[in-house]
Amino acid sequence: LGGCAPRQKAAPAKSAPSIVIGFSQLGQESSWRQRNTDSVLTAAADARYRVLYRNGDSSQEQQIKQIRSFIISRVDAIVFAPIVETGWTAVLKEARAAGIPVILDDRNIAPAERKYITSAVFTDAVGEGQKAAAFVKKKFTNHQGPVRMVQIYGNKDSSVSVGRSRGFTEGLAGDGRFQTVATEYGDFMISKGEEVIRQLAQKVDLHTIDVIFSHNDDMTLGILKYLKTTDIKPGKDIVIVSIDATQEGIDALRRGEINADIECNPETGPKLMNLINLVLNQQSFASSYYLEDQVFSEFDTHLATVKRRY
Ligand code: GZL
Repeated sequence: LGGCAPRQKAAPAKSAPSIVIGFSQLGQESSWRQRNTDSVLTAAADARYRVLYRNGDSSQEQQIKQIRSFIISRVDAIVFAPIVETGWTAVLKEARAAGIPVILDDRNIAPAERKYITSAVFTDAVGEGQKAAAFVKKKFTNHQGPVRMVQIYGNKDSSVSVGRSRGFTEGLAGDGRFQTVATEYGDFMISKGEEVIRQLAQKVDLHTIDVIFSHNDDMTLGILKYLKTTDIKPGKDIVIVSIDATQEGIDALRRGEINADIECNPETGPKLMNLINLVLNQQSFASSYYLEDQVFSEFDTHLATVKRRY
């Protein structure tokens, strides 16, 4: 691989069916991820692009193999959602040598490796963490004394786990009351969320915990499942802040089992396809595009009417 002759293809028509996109999705770990996959595939179909969809099964090794197969297939563009932030340089250099633009979906990679990336469409993970912190500060405005917190991250070394925890820490900086007493990794999955909180409860008395910040709704559902086997009332004895704002997350918020749900918008498909159109037609484009996120919390009065698409 590598050293492929630079592509001499003429500039393709805007959205001719001849355009082929290689799409390496990081996995199928959560309902959010499924919605993101559907958003990309639906938008590609609307743009009349053909997509080679591959499920990375939460494995960087699989994703790298998939990207290499796209290069061999000489696709017109590659889209991938990187499971972790680093370790992509070699395969990205091969795509660059083959003259194939590579666009990030949903997640970022380390700054040192971004130079091989054409552009990206994602949400602001740091901002999501800051929004979670803003809710916690508001919730504990009149609280005297320490606020003991547990954080349940998603995929270790992923840009969203790094970003969300950074934003949460930044948002609470300067207020010595807030202390994170334990952090665990639940890989954004329901089953792992339940497993890690059950294991943590063997080490930490959860009756002494004031806040659980869970980095996605699927892990939160697993946490709720475990807490319901204890005498702890989620949303009352422990404040629970979650991210994604899936329908099931909003339903738990309505039931008072969680206290806030920060949206992470999965609908990257339309912006991705518009970006690919710009890239393939040699038009100007930005280095990154961000989707907006809103906050849902117990302080909202309109929760009863909130309908989510995933
Ligand atoms: C966030 C995305 C995360 C979601 C999880 O941008 O990468 O991965 O928050 C998903 O639900 O598994």
